[in-house]
Amino acid sequence: LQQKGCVIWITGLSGSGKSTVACALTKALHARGKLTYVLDGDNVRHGLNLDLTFKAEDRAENIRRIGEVAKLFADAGLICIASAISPYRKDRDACRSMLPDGDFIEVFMDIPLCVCEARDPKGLYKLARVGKIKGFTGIDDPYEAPLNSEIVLQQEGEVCPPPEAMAEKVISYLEAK
Ligand code: GGZ
Repeated sequence: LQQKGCVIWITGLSGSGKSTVACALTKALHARGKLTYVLDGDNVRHGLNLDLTFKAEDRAENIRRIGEVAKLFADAGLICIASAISPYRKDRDACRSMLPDGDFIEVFMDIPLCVCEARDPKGLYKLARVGKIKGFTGIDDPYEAPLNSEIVLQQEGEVCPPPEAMAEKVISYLEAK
């Protein structure tokens, strides 16, 4: 097996497309014969992190655990794609510091809040706006955008590129390295 492990960390608001891009990316990497594993915040919260809420300390613990597990996968030689809102810079940076330089690749889903809110795939923004969910990221809870992420995925004008095109940008970065 000729593969070096790494962690691709996808951060962004709810509804920004993190999971969709993670899925497209894992498919594209498989097609190139790479071993991958997707650790999705929302999924992990149904198992390993079932005990955690959305208050800041619990989000920090959620991210710490995802970071530790991602590191284990990377140590095993897999490309681990972690997708979680991960709203706090210090929590993301702590995950970065668990890995050797260059092995943590931060991907920022830089999609405007209004676009995420218009998508509202699970109706959570609507609930947050009427106060039925408290502490929702982007509404009444902070999101600290990355300042120096390796990759920024954005809209092109008013349109969001398809997830496959976004995944290809990540792959181009990996190939260039
Ligand atoms: C943000 C919330 C909240 C609150 C429930 N704030 O878009 P989704 O629905 O499917 O994914 C979101 C998920 C966020 O979990 P993470 O583990 O990624 O969050 S963090 O990194 O901040 O720990 C959203 C749903 O859970 N959700 N309540 N209050 N998102």
